[in-house]
Amino acid sequence: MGGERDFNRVIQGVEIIKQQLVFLGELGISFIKAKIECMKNEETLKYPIGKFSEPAFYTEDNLISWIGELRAFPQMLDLAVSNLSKEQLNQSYRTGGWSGNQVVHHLADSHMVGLLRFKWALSEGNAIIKPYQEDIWATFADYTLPVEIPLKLIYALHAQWVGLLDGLTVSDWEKTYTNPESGTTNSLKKALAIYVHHGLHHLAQINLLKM
Ligand code: NI
Repeated sequence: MGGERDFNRVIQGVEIIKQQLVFLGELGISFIKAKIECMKNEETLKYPIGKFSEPAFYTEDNLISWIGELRAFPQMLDLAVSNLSKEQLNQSYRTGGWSGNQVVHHLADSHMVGLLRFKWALSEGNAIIKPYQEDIWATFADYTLPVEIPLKLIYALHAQWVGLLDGLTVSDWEKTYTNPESGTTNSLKKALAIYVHHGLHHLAQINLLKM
């Protein structure tokens, strides 16, 4: 009898281990699934409007509409920022990302560089541009200045930029610049699409701070 009881215990023990293994397996799968979901969310947070994809064609209407977006951008950004508290602006829209303040400072820096790239392309023809380390720039002391300062800069900068673009001829839009690091050559019409997307990309990140 004792032998039979021991045998039943062993069988029960094996059953328990089997159940535990099944449970751990499911747990493992759900953990991996959760991790994938988390990564997908990270990607969504990092690129809330998606990565830039080049337009299939560039019509005059496209260019006019993109210039309009560049013109309207400072007000759109100002409105988004004015809806946030100082605490919200000090927060990041994702773990390890820049704060709202840093994003606004980055927009001023990036678009200042953008305007200069346009001027180099227009004056030199396939100009070799100067890449910069945006993550290092984001640690500089000027990035701690109140957000109103880069906002004012962006208002003036975009007005200047639009003033330049309004005067471009058809052949000017074909002029290019090359990034020596990536080896990419962009025409000014493509560069405009990239900078419009860039502004909206960061604006969407700032809007995420409200949520
Ligand atoms: Ni950027």
